[in-house]
Amino acid sequence: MSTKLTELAEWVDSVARRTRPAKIHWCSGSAEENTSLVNGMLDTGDLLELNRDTHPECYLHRSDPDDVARVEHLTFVCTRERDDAGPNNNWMAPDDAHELMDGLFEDCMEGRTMYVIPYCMGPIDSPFARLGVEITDSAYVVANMRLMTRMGDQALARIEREGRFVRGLHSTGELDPERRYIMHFPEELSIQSYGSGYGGNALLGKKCHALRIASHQARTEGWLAEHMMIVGIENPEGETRYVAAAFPSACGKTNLAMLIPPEPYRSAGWKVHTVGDDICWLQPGEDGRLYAINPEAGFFGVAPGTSNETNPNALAMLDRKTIFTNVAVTDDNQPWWEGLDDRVPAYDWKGQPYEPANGPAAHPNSRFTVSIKRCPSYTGESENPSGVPIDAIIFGGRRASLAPLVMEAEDWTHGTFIGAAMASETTAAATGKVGVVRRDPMAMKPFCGYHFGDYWAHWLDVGSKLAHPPKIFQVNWFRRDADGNFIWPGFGQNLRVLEWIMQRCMGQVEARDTPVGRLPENDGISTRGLAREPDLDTLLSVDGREWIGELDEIEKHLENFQPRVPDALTERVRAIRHRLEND
Ligand code: GTP
Ligand code: SPV
Ligand code: MN
Repeated sequence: MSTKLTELAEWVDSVARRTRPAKIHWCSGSAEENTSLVNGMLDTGDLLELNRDTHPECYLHRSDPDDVARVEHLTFVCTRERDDAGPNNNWMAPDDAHELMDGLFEDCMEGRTMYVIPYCMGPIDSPFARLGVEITDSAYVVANMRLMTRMGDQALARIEREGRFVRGLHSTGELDPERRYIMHFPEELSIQSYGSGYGGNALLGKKCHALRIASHQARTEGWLAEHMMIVGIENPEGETRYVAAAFPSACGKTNLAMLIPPEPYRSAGWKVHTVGDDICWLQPGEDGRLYAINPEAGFFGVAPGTSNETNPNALAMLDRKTIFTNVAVTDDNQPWWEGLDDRVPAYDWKGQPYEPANGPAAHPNSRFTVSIKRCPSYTGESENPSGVPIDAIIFGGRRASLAPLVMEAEDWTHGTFIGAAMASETTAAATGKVGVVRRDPMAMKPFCGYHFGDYWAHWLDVGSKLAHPPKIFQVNWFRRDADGNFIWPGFGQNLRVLEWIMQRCMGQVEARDTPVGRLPENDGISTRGLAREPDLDTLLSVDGREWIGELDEIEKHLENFQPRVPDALTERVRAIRHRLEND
């Protein structure tokens, strides 16, 4: 027995009896353990070593071509009452789900090693951190969990002290999409995932625990578990304000979290401090402010589009100690993806000689896994057990039209409404059609572990108890012109929008009231130093007729979650409609 916690030992035993592994390995998280796992994967071909000179300790993993993204249609929330999972989730009765999963897990680890991964989500000494144990038969999962979480001995020690942990059971199974399920049992604090080895389906600390299970726990405990990045923006006066931003998958969180101030901001002294890039746990503090921790310890970031122009900080951290998944390689075995540079790759993500007719060389959802500490803009505040105080919450998405570059909510309720009404074009982060506008409230459509109506009520409740709630904003970097080009330069230039947001938080600038929210005057967004003047008239316009159409859509969307939608939200729709019609 490798733990003194009986509950944990018994659970591991019972899983072993069902799955019948040849060996059980308790993960310590040590460097030696990692080396031996990596060597094993190099032998089996699960990992390929990349160019040692340019990318030391970097590896490529090619996943099964049918296993390259989250599978939302196979992801379930299994609450006792169907209504508690809400229309936003697939639901299965817990007993039925257990029967199904027990069958799949039967003998599935025969001849393989079963790894037991104790992990901590959040700084190891933080009262806001939460513990989990993932059992998996994938060494790739272990290597990724080591970068993404605080994994190993220290986590186990805390689990043994506290006795409470989320139980995650994972097997890659046959990688058959027909035998693939990601099941959540929030009332049992457990997760079972079978048939996928990919990212959010398999690294159970991430979306399954830190969002679906945690959001459920957060509701009962009075906090928020959100799909948000966290960043500190320091102005030339040396004042740092932290913002948290929720954008749907592949809509810009990682990029915003590590942006490099463009000129002339950089020389003026603006700095960016990266706390987190994907998940944020928000806790009300005794001083009436909201405090954020990043439960993760690494990035599982989108590779395509990452370049020295768009995200130099990312490139600087990706040349060592990084696991790449489903990228292409050059003839000298360097990782490559669309948008990186103009070299032509030698092999595509499937390992076939690159042939443009076969589609992109790197999978559009190809990713890198790397420790957050490798990020040049990483801040030690990421380890602060109390979290960082949040001044602004930002919601955003990909909208080719309608949504302005930036808009401020009138108050917390309006901000909650903006979050609840969010829509965005779908991306390659999940299987299914790309580029379709869908409602993605708070960027949590795939991740909220309970009924959206209850979730919005919880947002209102948390806000109402804060003496100093953050201001809430909406942004859209993805507005397009008639030719389909992005109007806003984006990436590092997004600091220009953050500057306005910061100034609003510090009460330094005026805003223009519109029926849908508060917008900057055109000269509120600085364009100094930009090569081309962006069309701010379009970016900051509010088209009343178009917005009335949007409100029709929002009303239909909210209707899906009745009778649990808080009245305060439906009243806001009515108030905004009234203002638009009388504008
Ligand atoms: P997940 O990890 O899936 O949650 O995604 P994310 O929200 O962290 O998105 P990420 O920052 O990885 O960006 C996804 C894609 O959008 C990449 O291809 C980026 O290059 C692109 N992108 C990010 N920010 C901007 C921007 O400001 N403008 C434009 N045009 N593209 C952007
Ligand atoms: C996302 O899809 O939002 C991700 C990647 O961050 S995954 O870990 O697969 O969820
Ligand atoms: Mn994400």
